[in-house]
Amino acid sequence: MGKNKSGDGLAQGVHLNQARASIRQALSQYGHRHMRSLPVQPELDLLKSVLDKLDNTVIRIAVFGLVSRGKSAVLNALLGEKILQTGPIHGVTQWPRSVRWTDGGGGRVQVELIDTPGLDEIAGQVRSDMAQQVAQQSDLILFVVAGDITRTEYDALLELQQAQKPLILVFNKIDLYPEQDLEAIYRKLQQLGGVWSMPCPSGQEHAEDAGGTGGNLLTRNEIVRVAAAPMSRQVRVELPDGTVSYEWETPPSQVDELRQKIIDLLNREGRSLLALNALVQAREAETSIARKTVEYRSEQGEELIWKFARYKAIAVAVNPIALLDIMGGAVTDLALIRELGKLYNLPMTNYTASKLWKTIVFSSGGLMLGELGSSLLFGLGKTTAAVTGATAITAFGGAAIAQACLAGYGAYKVGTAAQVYLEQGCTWGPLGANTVIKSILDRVDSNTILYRLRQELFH
Ligand SMILES: Nc1nc2c(ncn2[C@@H]2O[C@H](COP(=O)(O)OP(=O)(O)OP(=O)(O)O)[C@@H](O)[C@H]2O)c(=O)[nH]1
Ligand SMILES: [Mg+2]
Repeated sequence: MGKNKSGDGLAQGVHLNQARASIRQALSQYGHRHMRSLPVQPELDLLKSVLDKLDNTVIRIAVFGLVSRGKSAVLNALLGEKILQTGPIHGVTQWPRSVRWTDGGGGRVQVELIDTPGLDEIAGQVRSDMAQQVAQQSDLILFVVAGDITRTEYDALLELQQAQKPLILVFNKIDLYPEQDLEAIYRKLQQLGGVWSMPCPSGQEHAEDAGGTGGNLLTRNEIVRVAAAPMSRQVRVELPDGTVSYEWETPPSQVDELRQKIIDLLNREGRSLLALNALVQAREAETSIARKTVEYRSEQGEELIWKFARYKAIAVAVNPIALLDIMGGAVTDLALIRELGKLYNLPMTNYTASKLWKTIVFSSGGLMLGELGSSLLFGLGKTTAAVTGATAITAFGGAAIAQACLAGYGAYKVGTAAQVYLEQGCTWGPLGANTVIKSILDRVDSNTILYRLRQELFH
């Protein structure tokens, strides 16, 4: 493969630094004091661990495959030591386990090898979750087969491909096949090449590659033949005195080509891959934080709006003077808008709050103005009832409660519209204020809100 951009050590360093800077920024933004109340600790922890991984330049290589294909044996052969347990019984490895590979990264990066249980060992969803989780954390995947690929292996490959990690197909146990069969199987595996693809650290490089090979992703896929733990065989030993004996001999493992491929890959684009994968993980964490933030704020916003709706209703109910209702109402609405602004951590001066309030009230057209009108009407009725004395107490009660609930309902509507505006980052969107506010108000069911206010406050 010719010289490529990401192979340039300088470019790799730049990728790493960019990823670091971007994750640090995300951490300082979300780790900020006002965000602490949010339930996003797992995402922050993930960001921190991604950053740690970048700082220590640890590359994770995970091995996958069905039971007994020799996954653990392949890792042992790479390690040069029998650290991981292997055996002829299916399901020797039960849990993912990681081992440091001291001379794997050619000294420039640290490498962790992750052994996993056979993909057909654990049941359906658990298996697929485990595989996805491990694959997501790794920077390179080794998929071990030991001959013709089965349907299950094919499906597993497709599933792993979703993690978008570079993948090397390891054809193990080649010592078990005569040369001819070996070639035939190898060719079949090569035809599979189109199934998976190797993502590139930079889109540009991908474009160059695709151009150079007519868009065929095969050139970036790797199939390597190995014999991680060749079977012992009986050899005929002829001694100088002419006697012949048979001895068992265990041939050495053959994984040199695989080791070299991995080291080349890590040297060429290890740090860029690391940066790329870190950014992918960071992006997932950030998306999750953003989603939770809106969800959580919405809940709190709803509570706040409801609190103000009740305040306003009570204030109106106990206040016998009509004109004060209207003024007091506006003041409550403004306070509500400012509180919501604080909740969403958006700047909200008196001026912007009252501008927003006016937009909402006027864009709502008949609905809100109707409330103002009825406020005046009920208010007058209430004032009259209050001054005509105790005989009119029922009339006072009815009018006051109706008006109070209506006022609360008004606050609820203003609050809901303001909340939507703030949630969308202080914009009404391309449809403009009128359309958006009307559709929000249509969704706020007056009967439900009025009923709830009446039940909660005046029952
Ligand atoms: N002939 C031959 N046998 C091998 C080779 N590699 C591994 N084996 C044997 O295959 C069996 C399974 O090897 P493991 O490494 O335990 O396989 P695994 O994929 O980790 O299996 P599980 O952990 O059970 O999923 C063992 O008996 C190994 O000795 C090889 O290259 N050639
Ligand atoms: Mg194993």
